[in-house]
Amino acid sequence: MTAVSSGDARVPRHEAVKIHSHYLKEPLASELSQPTTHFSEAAAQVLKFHGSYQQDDRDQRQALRQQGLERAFSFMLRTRQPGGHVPPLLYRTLDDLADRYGNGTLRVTTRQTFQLHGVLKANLQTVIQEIVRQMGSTLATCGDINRNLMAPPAPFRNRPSYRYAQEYARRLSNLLLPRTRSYYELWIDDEEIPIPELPALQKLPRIHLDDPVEPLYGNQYLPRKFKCAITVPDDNTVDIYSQDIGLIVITDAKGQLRGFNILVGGGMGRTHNKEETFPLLGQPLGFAPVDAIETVIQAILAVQRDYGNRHDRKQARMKYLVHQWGIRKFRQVVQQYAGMKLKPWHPIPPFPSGVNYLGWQPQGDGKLFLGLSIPTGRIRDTETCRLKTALRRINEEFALPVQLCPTQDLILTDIEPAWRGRITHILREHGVPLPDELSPLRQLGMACPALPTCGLAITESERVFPDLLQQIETVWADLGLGDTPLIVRMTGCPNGCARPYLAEVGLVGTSPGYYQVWVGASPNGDRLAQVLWEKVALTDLPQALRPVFAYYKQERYMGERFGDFCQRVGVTRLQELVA
Ligand code: SRM
Ligand code: SF4
Repeated sequence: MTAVSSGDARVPRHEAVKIHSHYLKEPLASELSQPTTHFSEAAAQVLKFHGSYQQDDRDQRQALRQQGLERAFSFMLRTRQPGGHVPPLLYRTLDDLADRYGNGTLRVTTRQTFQLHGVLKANLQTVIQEIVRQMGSTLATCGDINRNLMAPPAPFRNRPSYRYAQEYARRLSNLLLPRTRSYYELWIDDEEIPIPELPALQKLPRIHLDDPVEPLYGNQYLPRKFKCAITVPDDNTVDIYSQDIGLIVITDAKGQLRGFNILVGGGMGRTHNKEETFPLLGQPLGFAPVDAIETVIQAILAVQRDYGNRHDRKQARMKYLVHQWGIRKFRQVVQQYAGMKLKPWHPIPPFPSGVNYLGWQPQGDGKLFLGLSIPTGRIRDTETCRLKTALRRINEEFALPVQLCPTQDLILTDIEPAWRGRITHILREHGVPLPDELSPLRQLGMACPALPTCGLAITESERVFPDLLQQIETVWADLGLGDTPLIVRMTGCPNGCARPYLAEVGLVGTSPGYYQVWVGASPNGDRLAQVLWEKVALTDLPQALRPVFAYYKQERYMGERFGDFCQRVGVTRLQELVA
């Protein structure tokens, strides 16, 4: 990595940008007021901490280059929604902003946030200001810092563990936010807008730095992005093993919160042909009682802050630190930082498979919720399905809070039973299919955005996924498997944004039009997939999978899922089938 001078020391460029940013301000602030279409590399890096990525329309790149024109720059904005919770007014604002300043779509992400694409530099301030005005935020949704905190989105009001998961998603999200005021200084120029205050961090001697602004992060922030989720023992929709820190709520027999089982060191990202990069599952660190959890979480983060690799960004995620040290040493150092010993992991059964919140379900308080499948998370209107308008209509008539799901789906909550007929009518009127009209493959499939917005995409994902899924579904149904669930996930590169290494069939872009095929992950998310084939053309994928599916149909045990079957027979046997 290139090093640049930073005072006395020579530090890598990425680190120097953070240090010179004066707590996430410069050179972003100076460049914001300039009449340009885009930012310098350093400003774009700082911008990420404010929740936005500089992108360009990759469909137009070549033509513009040939004409000697600059790229068609625009910005993606990502919101912060701990536990996926979106109040009705914020939903309406985001829907408006997508039309007025974005590309007319809203995208539910795999970490329960919303993304707006296509915002021009000149409009960034207006859009962020409107989001903050409605008590929303984009702060720290990207960059080398803790990202959106996930939790099971189901609004089961009568199940305390779900409530604790949501409550702690909010609390820990606030705890791990940066303390700099740069975000508000840069984007808010309307004094009427209430600026949220965070409580000062209570000084923890071994964990907090002697830094006047950022006691937890310091002026260099983290070596790399950092991701946390909380779940409950009978629900792994958040893919808890893929997180830097995964917490599992543990309650006593009366439903009182006792504390949290803690997993550390999960992550998906890898790079093709770089063997030293790989996906990893989180490992059990131990159990922390309620009154210790905030200290322990900060201690884990501080260990990654101090020992994570700041020289090689491909080795900088905490998963590599845990992997290199081993869980025992990692635990020891966390305990030193926290100044306490962790308790042993509280035994819990394996997570169940097949938890999903689609369709109408009781909330447990007399009200209902409705889980809607959002294909590839993209809320938009097409000729046949006017999903965006339908959701807007429901929002205007009923002002329902929304919960975003880690599966790129969405839940409308707090529905009076008497409203069910009207809501169903609105959805039908706009051509929106109800989940029970969709095949299991459609309900469960996920694809990352890839082209044309993602700067790292090697090939297509979101745009080809619906057709591909339909073809895979046809093969699956031809074999008489139509009612059997199958988790298919696709990404346009190996970074793993749709968590394909935790899918029963994971399709990972390798070169334009070609995909690596991974199989054998556990449907409950506690086992990684393995590579079945290195490179298959998009057009060949459905037929390539046919003999493997046929073998599964013939040889599976009763009730055995495809992912478990592939693991049992092994990829070598499956490869022989098609050889
Ligand atoms: Fe991701 C980078 C989209 C969840 C691993 N991810 C990107 C960027 C920002 C590309 C970039 O850096 O220029 C993508 C923007 C595309 C676009 O046009 O919108 C992008 N990631 C997404 C989203 C929108 C995919 C989706 O289908 O929803 C998800 C937004 C989540 C959010 O709301 O915060 C998203 N990304 C994930 C996940 C899944 C998760 O977090 O549960 C992963 C794998 C888990 C992990 O982090 O290990 C993931 N994204 C990456 C990586 C690889 C990180 C690594 O450790 O190597 C990158 C590239 C990087 O960081 O260098 C990346
Ligand atoms: Fe982009 Fe790759 Fe993430 Fe897809 S997996 S959004 S192509 S970085």
